[in-house]
Amino acid sequence: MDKKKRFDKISEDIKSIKIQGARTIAKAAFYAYSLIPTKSSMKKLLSLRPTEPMLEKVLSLVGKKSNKEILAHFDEAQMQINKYVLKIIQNNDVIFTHCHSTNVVNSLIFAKNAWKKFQVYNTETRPLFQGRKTARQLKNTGIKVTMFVDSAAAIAIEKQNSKDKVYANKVFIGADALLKNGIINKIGSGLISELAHIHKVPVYIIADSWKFTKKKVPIENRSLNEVWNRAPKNIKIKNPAFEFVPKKYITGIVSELGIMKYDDFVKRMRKEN
Ligand code: RUB
Repeated sequence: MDKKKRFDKISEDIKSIKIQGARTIAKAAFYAYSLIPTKSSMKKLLSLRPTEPMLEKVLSLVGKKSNKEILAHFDEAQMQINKYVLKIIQNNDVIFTHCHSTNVVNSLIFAKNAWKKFQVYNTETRPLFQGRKTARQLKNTGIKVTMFVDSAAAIAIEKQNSKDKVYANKVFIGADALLKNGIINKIGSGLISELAHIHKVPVYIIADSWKFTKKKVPIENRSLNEVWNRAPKNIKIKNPAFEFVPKKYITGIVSELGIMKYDDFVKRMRKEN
């Protein structure tokens, strides 16, 4: 395949969510840009997933850092995140997660390999079912996974009176954007975090600090066919792909910089950026 065809294929896969998740998107876009490093390819890549500041950050570093350094960051940051997440997970935890985040999944697999005993509750994540990818990857490494439909999140998180009902005691979610007053992640993340907050279940954001931005981040609205293909005419459908989670619902953020209170993380990022 020539460079142009490879570039177009990667772009198409990012747009259609075959390539998904902030970290994987940023890596793929970085590779695509290295194939055709022009202004117009940069513009095209930036337009594919508007809610992805990590993609913008990585492309903005081209020429300022070596390609090797940029690529190394992804795995180095993940390794640090894994070590910090390991400190948070206790034996017998039930960890609730949503959608598919490599920062979350990789750190759970690391904890499993470090002999932590825990199980995961996850959501299917309508409309595109990224939760199935999460469940498959976790199951393949021997982590016990229980999947819930999105609207059963309360059943999974709320403390039940009966002592044999097991409920999630921690929520781990990834992030697409880290903002000064909260984060943006897959639609449903706000609802789940609010629910967890009400039930005093800690919510941890597991995310690479390169997702931080001072800019305003638009919420991507995706095709209505994802929700209901060939829906009857005159039914209005909305399909926002992401949702804001205010910092008041966030117990802590785990990035390669450590486990921090959200405000402390923002202070540090503002100094550095
Ligand atoms: C994926 C999603 C993920 C974040 C973080 O949404 O919301 O939680 O992108 O992922 P989509 P990662 O499937 O629409 O891309 O930890 O892999 O960067």
